[in-house]
Amino acid sequence: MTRPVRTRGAAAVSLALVALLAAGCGGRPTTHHKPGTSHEEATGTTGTLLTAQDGTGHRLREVPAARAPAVRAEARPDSEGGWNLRLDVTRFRFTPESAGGGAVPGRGHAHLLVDGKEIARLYGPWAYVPPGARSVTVRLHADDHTVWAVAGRPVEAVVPLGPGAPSPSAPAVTPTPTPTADQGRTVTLTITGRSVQPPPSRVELKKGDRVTLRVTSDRADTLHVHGYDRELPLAAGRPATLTFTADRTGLFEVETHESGLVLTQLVVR
Ligand SMILES: [Cu+2]
Repeated sequence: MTRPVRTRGAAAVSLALVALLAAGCGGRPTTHHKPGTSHEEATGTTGTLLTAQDGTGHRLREVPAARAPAVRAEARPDSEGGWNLRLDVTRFRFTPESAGGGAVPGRGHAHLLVDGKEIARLYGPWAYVPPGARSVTVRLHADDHTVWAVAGRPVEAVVPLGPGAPSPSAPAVTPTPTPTADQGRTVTLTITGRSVQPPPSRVELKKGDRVTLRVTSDRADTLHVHGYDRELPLAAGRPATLTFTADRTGLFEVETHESGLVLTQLVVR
């Protein structure tokens, strides 16, 4: 990496800045580009690359909600077992031809996760999910494999499958992540500097509910659940999860020790 040389003037400085931005691309810098790709494609500067990652080690790429892609998914039982999954994407185009290139708004592919484990990459709206799966997650990625994100959360659809899942006459359509039976209620929080996404609010729980806090902080910190006295170390940029049973009623604050932020309040009735 060359440093900007001031005497070369503004053009040299801005080129160096572009190089810096490209090199900062998620530890997965794009090193090859097809001839004829645009400047934006070549630099991968679309949106804001967050330090937060999804559960599979891909960094999130934040875009404004109004311009963000969206995905809904529906699973129908297949006559030979398993499910046929259909995606309904908006502001998004599957671009297998440019996978591995720079991030371009509204383009990319999906990653298919079965029970939280990545099993396939999707280049189109249909996928087959083998029998035995309990839930599928479809997450939208840019060509450089970063995850399209809004408010610090991946753009994804989660479809519960298996026993207890809705029948074919009432297909599961989930525009937003839904909790799985195992973990109960999942609360996903992202801390960037002094800001918390989603903004602090209250989470209503019934006594005996399982609750999972999934927290990503851009700096090392310690999460503390008051009343329950549960702590969770947070490593910078890595999601950490804490699951517990809300077996005491009351109002409990969830805060960070180092930065002293109140992330949310748990109301257990
Ligand atoms: Cu990918």
